Amino acid sequence: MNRQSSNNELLPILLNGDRNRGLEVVNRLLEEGKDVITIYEGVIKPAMYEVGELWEEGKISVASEHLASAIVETLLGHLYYRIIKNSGTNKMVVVVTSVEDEVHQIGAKMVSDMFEIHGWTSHFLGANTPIDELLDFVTKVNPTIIGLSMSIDLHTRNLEKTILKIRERIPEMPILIGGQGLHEEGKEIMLKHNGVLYLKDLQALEKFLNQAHYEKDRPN
Ligand code: B12
Repeated sequence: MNRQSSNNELLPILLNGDRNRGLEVVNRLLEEGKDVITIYEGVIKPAMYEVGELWEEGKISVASEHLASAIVETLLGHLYYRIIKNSGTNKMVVVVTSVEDEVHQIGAKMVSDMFEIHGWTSHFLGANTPIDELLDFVTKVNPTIIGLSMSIDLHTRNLEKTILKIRERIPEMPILIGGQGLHEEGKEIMLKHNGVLYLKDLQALEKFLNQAHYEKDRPN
């Protein structure tokens, strides 16, 4: 990709490490009335995908990739306070995490935010949650649904192991899976396991959240 032609205004800001300008951009987008999906899917995600391509092409260092990630995490933290007003207004609960060994967590955080925007309580566990720790946590909070994120295809075994262990412990638990490590085989994994749904992006997730009907009268 020719970076000169990139029209993503966030990309140079991330590469220059200019956190305050990043905050100005997301504040302005909100003031212009842009919705969360537009900001996440249309601005932040493409900027990070371009960061990945630049790293892969050897044009930026690992340090720059870390800097860009750290700034994006600040932006998501900042946006959280501005956009999430009705978290916990229904009785539904989700646990969102990246699978064991998976260090990428930005996509999973966006997924967690989408649930909260739709009134759910979300427990976002971040990156690399050990499978047994996840199982213990899930047993404790008894969520309505679990969301698993996987960015690197080498982690497919961990993902499937997690699905099977959840099934053993809570046979009826619905599981959402997503992340770019599943772009090739997400559907295949979904068809292999009962009660597993692969969703590609936030638009698909929003559609799911608008259609999903779970028991709202769960005990507290
Ligand atoms: C930032 C980053 C990192 C950061 C992560 C920091 C963090 N806090 O998350 C750091 C520096 C730690 C990192 C490390 C590595 N990374 Co990296 N990283 C990236 C980068 C640039 C951006 C990731 C990102 O945030 N994307 C933006 C988010 C929003 O997109 P997303 O994750 O796809 O999520 C969306 C959907 O997939 C979906 N989704 C995601 N999860 C879920 C879950 C559910 C339930 C649902 C419904 C949907 C869903 O919703 C999101 C919104 O649409 C990507 C490039 C890229 N293409 O993304 C490379 C990339 C993912 N990394 C890559 C690699 C190779 C690595 C390393 C192995 C080497 C390296 N770069 O140093 C290590 C991993 C080491 C390890 N121990 O595993 C490769 C993976 C290639 C592959 N085929 O597997 C990529 C693609 C870069 C590249 N072009 O080669 N990385």
